[in-house]
Amino acid sequence: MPPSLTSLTDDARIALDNLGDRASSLVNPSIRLGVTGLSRAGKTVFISSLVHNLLNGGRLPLFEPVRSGRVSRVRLEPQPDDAIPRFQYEDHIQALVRERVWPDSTRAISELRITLDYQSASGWSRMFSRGRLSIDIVDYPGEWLLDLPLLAQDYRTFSANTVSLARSGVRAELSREWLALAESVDAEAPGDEMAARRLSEAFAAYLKACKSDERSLSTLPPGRFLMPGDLDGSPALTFSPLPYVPEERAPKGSLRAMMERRYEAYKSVVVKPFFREHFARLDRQIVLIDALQAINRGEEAVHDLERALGDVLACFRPGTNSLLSSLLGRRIDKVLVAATKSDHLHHESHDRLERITARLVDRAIRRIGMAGAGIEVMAIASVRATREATVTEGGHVLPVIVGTPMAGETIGSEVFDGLRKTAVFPGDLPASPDVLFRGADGGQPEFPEINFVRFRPPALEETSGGLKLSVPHIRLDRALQFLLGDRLA
Ligand SMILES: Nc1nc2c(ncn2[C@@H]2O[C@H](COP(=O)(O)OP(=O)(O)OP(=O)(O)O)[C@@H](O)[C@H]2O)c(=O)[nH]1
Ligand SMILES: [Mg+2]
Repeated sequence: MPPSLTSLTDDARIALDNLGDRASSLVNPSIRLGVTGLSRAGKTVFISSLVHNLLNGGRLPLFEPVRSGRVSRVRLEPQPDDAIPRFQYEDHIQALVRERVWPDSTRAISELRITLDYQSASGWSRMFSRGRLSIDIVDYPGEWLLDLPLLAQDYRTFSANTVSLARSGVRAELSREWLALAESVDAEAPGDEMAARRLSEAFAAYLKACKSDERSLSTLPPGRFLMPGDLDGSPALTFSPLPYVPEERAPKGSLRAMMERRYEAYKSVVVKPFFREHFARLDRQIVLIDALQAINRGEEAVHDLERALGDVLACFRPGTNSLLSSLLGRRIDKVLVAATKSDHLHHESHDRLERITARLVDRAIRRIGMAGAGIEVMAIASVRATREATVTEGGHVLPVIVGTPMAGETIGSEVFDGLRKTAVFPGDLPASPDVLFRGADGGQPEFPEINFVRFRPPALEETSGGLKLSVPHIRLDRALQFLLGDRLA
């Protein structure tokens, strides 16, 4: 994104917003942690488990402030922003812990403030700091991030990018109807509402088909086409890219002029406010990805996840919005990319998942020409729905995972009722991530067979006194240490 990203008035407003944040941060030190990922990546579950573990003294041996006993009190507090919906922590935990069902999908932004009292590790800062940190956790859809590059694209560029991607790989088949329609209209002729609507609906249907379960391709902008919310049916969401956009100005009143204006409206009513009010105020960021699902679907899905990840990481690239950075005086300085749901694998494969994720990020970073500074990669499970065991079969010891499959899940001809536990041999990820990627020599990538069963959230262990323990997880403490450890030093 070039410096012309937003107009100067926007920059001034961001700077002012930030001054407000900073002033209140002097009285009560705070940090804004963004949690994002494409839909179903595991954002809600991650935040719920993180907060539950902090509030309930969870097992967090790798989170130093907690391990060393320096955190004395943890509580939820009213969030600072009155206009952002609160993250409904209690409802989500009720579902996860009491009902043992996964929380509902959440389709917009939400926020939660958790405040920690702590003893500083060094005597010097103990004299000066109040030892209190408020963490404002902001959950927002990754699809919104993918919209940010649009700020630097005019309608012509946006059309060219979108159409060329739509013509490649499996997308070609999914976009056929929309492209046929788009090619059949005369965009230079006077435009009318019905033509705009038909095109925009065909375009949205294509975007939706890419996201379907069988395909699992990562989303393409504009993000709100798949999650319109209260903008549904508005002109800002009733447009479509066009296959041929000439360089000359669109004739007045033409369909192209109409599309172009609406595209610009989308940027100013959807993308800019998100950038200004939310994105520009974040200090730290975690990006959750469902790498396992992509690996399960095969080459095209992995390739596509890599592309989306590149687009997401480009938003955090230091220096690209240099005009902004100088006005802001701060920017996101740590980004964690975490592959979630690693409880679907035996622990021997956790490091392998981490290596595959690192490889995905690495290639993405190289593609956007960004050094890896401030970026870390992990494989985690926010909630561990399985435990590990071994079974002996025909003299071989096989590592398995044990959990309660959700009602309706099947393995072979067996249909589960949501009550019975079972052991699953999950399969192994490859020791070297290279085999998943087409080499320079053009060799065929190989994909492992992963047995992917959806499990119910676990029943929580209880102490002898009947006290429920916190939500089990995998490496959540490592993620916390990277994201927050230095702020609680
Ligand atoms: N086993 C396991 N499943 C998980 C974990 N995290 C998420 N899931 C599964 O992934 C689904 C989506 O998780 P959410 O946290 O709702 O994902 P989200 O990113 O908030 O999704 P949207 O709100 O729809 O964007 C859940 O319903 C679970 O089935 C995990 O740590 N372990
Ligand atoms: Mg959610």
